[in-house]
Amino acid sequence: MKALRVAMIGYGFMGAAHSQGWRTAPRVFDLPAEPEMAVVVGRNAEAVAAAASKWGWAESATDWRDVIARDDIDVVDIVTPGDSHAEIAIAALEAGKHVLCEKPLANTVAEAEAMAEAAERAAARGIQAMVGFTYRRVPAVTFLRNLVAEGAVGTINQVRASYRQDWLVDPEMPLAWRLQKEHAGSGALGDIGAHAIDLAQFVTGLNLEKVSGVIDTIVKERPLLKGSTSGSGLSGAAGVGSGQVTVDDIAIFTGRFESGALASFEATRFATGRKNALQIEVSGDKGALAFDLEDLNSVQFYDRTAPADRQGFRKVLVTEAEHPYVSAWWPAGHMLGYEHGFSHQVKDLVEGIVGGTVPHSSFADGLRVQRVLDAVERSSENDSAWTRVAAGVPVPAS
Ligand code: SOE
Repeated sequence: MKALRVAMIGYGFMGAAHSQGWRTAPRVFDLPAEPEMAVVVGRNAEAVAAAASKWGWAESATDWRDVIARDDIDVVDIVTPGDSHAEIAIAALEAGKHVLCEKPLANTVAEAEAMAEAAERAAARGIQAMVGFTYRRVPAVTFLRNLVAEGAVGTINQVRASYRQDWLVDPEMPLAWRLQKEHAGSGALGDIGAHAIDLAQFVTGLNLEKVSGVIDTIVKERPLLKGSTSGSGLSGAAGVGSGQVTVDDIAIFTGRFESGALASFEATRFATGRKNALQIEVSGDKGALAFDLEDLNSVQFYDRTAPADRQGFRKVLVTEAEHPYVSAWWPAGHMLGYEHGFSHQVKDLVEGIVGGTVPHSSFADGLRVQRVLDAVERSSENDSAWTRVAAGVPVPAS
């Protein structure tokens, strides 16, 4: 069995989740190649060595450039903040490594375009690249896409997609990297709004043509993490000073798909009580379908073609062997969780690498999302004017 030796760059929350996927996928799916967890890379030698030992990586290192230059590395998995995605991904692709890169693809459209171009060049050499929109690979989400594609809701008139969390409601939550534009690119909009946008486009098979939106920052200054730099300005909070929040906390926008269908989106870290509520509802002339990540083993289906006296949203448990990915796991009704999508992601990437096919969600998919993010920011700067998700340059719609 061919080995695929993997190097993971970064070791935060996504490092833990991706490690679970690399560890588990080969033990659940019959993969055409054997991923080997070769090395995890991070700047702090002691901390990344501890992560390697805890998560099952054979080695740890502190210089990603040295690692992607190694002949014994086949795949580079990027789980760093967005400000390093482009540099690492392009270097890895040009070094002939397959790449899995966390979402959003980049912090700017220009970076995302360069990454998508590098991925296209690499694909011509049989090198694959995937962006980690992992929720596509929750069985219920893939099932939702399949149902829509089969016409279960008929012609789509309207989509609602939102991703609501509440981890920033406490003003004492410190100034993490996700709250600093130079590291994260944007706030709720790019971090979780990207998931909602990708979900809407993946499930419907439609692309957004223009958007109108507003983004806002609720808490503009937060205590610094101990040992972190001050950013701009110091004050007395928490004894280590505070810094400016330079990204959005909330993004609310509407969109129009190329088909003419309308969509409403919400991405917020201030939805008190909502912990990880990624939701979508697709409304058509024959019915409607809905999904909620906080109830991720099911979809809600409304069938307007049923007899009038028995129409209603019904819960379909997506745990049958016939459902996407499920047959590799447990019998009907034995639920899957958040982490299983990362194993499905590894499965599809390894199959794409061995089969020589570009696995979804491609860098081109990631660039499409990046252009929507950029158009929402441009719209919010232009008094929420309709803004085209144009190829690179969003302008107010005529
Ligand atoms: C924080 O909002 C976060 O960890 C996101 O960065 C992830 O993409 C999302 O899946 C869960 O929430």
